[in-house]
Amino acid sequence: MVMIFDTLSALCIFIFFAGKLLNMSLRFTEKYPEVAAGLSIEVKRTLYSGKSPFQKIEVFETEKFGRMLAIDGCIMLTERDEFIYHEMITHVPLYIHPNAESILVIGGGDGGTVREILKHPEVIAVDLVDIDRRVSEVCLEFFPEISRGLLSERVNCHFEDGVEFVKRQKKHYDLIIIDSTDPINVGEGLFTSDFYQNCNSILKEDGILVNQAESPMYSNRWVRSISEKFNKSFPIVQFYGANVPTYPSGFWMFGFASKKYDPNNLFHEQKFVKDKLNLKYYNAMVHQACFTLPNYVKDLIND
Ligand code: AG3
Repeated sequence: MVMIFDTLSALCIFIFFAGKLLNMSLRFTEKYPEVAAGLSIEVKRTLYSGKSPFQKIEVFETEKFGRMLAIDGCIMLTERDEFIYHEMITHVPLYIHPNAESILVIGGGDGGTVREILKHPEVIAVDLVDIDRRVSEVCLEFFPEISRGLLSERVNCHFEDGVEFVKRQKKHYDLIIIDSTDPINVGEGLFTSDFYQNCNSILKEDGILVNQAESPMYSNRWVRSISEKFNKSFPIVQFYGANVPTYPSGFWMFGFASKKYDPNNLFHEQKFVKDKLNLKYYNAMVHQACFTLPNYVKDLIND
């Protein structure tokens, strides 16, 4: 017994030093099969790994990106760059709408989007609908700074399928934010025409819908299909972009669909100045500029 233990520990020590000598490191790689590429990040250790009834959830301590959340092998957020995505999916519509008091978030169980929404004093109530309660539990444990807002009195969490929720909801919202995973597995239903139509019916007459709309470089067919489907249900449709280094291709789209407010001529600058939010990405110039898109992206969404 002692012999086996000794041999095992000697082996471990050998592997450890051999690894150091060869400069080997532990890496998490998100694979992008559509473009035969991927993104690989050095990790120190795994903090959590588990399977919920819906998906595989993992939390890593990385070398340089802080903690990282992955779902089904896809990077959902890292502490280093999550602010970009969460600020952009939230403040862009909230400074176009003059007074959004009632907001629905679909997905977003990590709480990052809710954290940004709660910075707006005019917001009275947020309904968050995520299919997977486990994501919120894990984030409250490992990312308290990001997810704390989920416990706010202004927030009501519903752990159920967003598709079903919007079908039967009677209440009307000023803004719906779809902070979903990619259009595969549990996320799939959140990218259909029927779903967008049902969102439209539970938005007020001047309501806005925003979604995370994938990478125009690596997932162009998804961006195109979101654009086609938004256009079927909403009179005003625009896309805007931001740089999220840990998402596929680093260039990320957000879809903007609206019944009344046109982002081309709307930005509530006075409110923005008055609110004095302490933000790391979003500002007045970024707001104007993010709707300016490169030709290959314009072609994708206007076809
Ligand atoms: N929402 C997921 C963005 C999609 C990332 N895709 C990928 N890595 N393949 C992020 C949730 C953050 N609240």
